Amino acid sequence: MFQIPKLYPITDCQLSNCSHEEIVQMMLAAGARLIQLRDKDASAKEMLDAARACVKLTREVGATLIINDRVDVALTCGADGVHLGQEDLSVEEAREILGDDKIIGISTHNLDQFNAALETSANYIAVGPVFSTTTKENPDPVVGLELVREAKRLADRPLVAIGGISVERALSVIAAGADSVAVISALYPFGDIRDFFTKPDIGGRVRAFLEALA
Ligand code: TZP
Ligand code: MG
Repeated sequence: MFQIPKLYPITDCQLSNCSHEEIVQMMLAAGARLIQLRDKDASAKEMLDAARACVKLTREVGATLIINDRVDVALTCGADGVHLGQEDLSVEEAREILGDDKIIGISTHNLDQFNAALETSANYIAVGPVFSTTTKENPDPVVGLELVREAKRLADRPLVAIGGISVERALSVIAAGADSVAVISALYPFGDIRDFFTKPDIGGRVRAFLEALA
């Protein structure tokens, strides 16, 4: 079974003023070993170019790179896998394209979706938003730690929790049964000054999460 690291950081260029490549570089240097490339605004070509650059970086250190949404990009750049939402290709459709060796993750937002995901060949299943989030457009209702606990009871594969997870909350999410916490906004801490040139200390945040989860 896929041995999932406890921290699953996700790239966000809008929140960081950084390219995916820069973000992945900082995350890897800080010790992250599972990273998701996520960009809801990029064109297919932009996403593929970014993914190719990031795959080079993760391969160098033996880390795992997962592409959000885009099975075509994941296949073409040689990423380790794809992360699917409820509106993307199904797990089995993605499996047909990517084959048995790639990692396929799926997001679920309630117990019915979680149970349906258990019937697929997904390598891990994510539940969320665990806490309220401003990162996702039109997020589903908050599921709380209750769904994490219930999902853990039923899970036969790694469980990822996502949504509003801060350094302070991370350990409670793991204690509720998550094998890994997926994080976006808490990795991109801007101070009072947020301008085009300011870059957040992403490495510092990744280290803070890794310490909290150690
Ligand atoms: N799916 C459920 S919540 C969420 C996604 C993609 C956003 C998580 O972002 P953040 O900033 O860690 O709340
Ligand atoms: Mg999606």
